Amino acid sequence: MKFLSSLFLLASLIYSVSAHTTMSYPLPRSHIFNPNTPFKDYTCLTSPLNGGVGCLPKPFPCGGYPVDTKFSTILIAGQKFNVTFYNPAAPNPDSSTDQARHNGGLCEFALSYNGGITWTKIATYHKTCPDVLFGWTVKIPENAPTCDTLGQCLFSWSWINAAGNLEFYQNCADVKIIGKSITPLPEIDITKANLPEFEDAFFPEGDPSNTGNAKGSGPLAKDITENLKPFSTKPEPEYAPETTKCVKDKKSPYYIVYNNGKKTTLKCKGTKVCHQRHNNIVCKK
Ligand SMILES: [Cu+2]
Repeated sequence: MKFLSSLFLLASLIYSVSAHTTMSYPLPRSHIFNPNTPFKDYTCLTSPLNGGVGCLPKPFPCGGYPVDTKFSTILIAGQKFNVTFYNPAAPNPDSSTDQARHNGGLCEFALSYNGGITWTKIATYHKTCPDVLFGWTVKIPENAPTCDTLGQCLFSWSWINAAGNLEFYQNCADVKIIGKSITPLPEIDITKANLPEFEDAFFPEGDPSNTGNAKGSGPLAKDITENLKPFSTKPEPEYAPETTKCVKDKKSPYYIVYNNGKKTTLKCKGTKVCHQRHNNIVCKK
């Protein structure tokens, strides 16, 4: 118990210096409220993966925290919900609460189906995120397939702060996803910056009307609108990565190559036209 109480003391000391927030819904790995975590991190879940005052650097992805013993959250394809944040230094926050928000920055929300090896970014908030005094609307893609293997299925919040030190924050929640589609979501990577293993150094735009601490101006309306758009219209929905499609079967020489969300339009040589063959094409007369 002596160890525990000194841990609490240490925790309160650190919070008074650096009162960042954690994601609180969905409940991330090692969150103090998470009933299914084998390890509650009272001190450093709030710190960036770079490390912080009294906190060692943590590995990407997800800070290396242990997998929950069972799913705390079930999400359904197409479901809209508000991601919320929690500041352990201020369990009952008001508009004067110091949240160490570093003028906001870039928040990205993403799903992984393979334990954080690849990501599908599903929502983005610019400038004003995070803030415990607002909900941040996210929608699980309507075409998200089921994911029910503990350790593989993740909902991630990553935050790149707009001011202060160049830092990268990430909390990951083990989430069960219930969907109907059998096609994997396309890979849409999260912004990776400010860690030794990432090449980029990046300060995203912040919001001048946000003080960095205390209550900010909340989610931008255009971000909410964008995040609620049908996911299937954002990347190239009808085509799996690396497919090729005639612009007009047997009528036009042009065809489109879809590769990792990028599309390139090419033309058959000479007088040949494009013939569709399942996910591929042939050029002939
Ligand atoms: Cu800070």
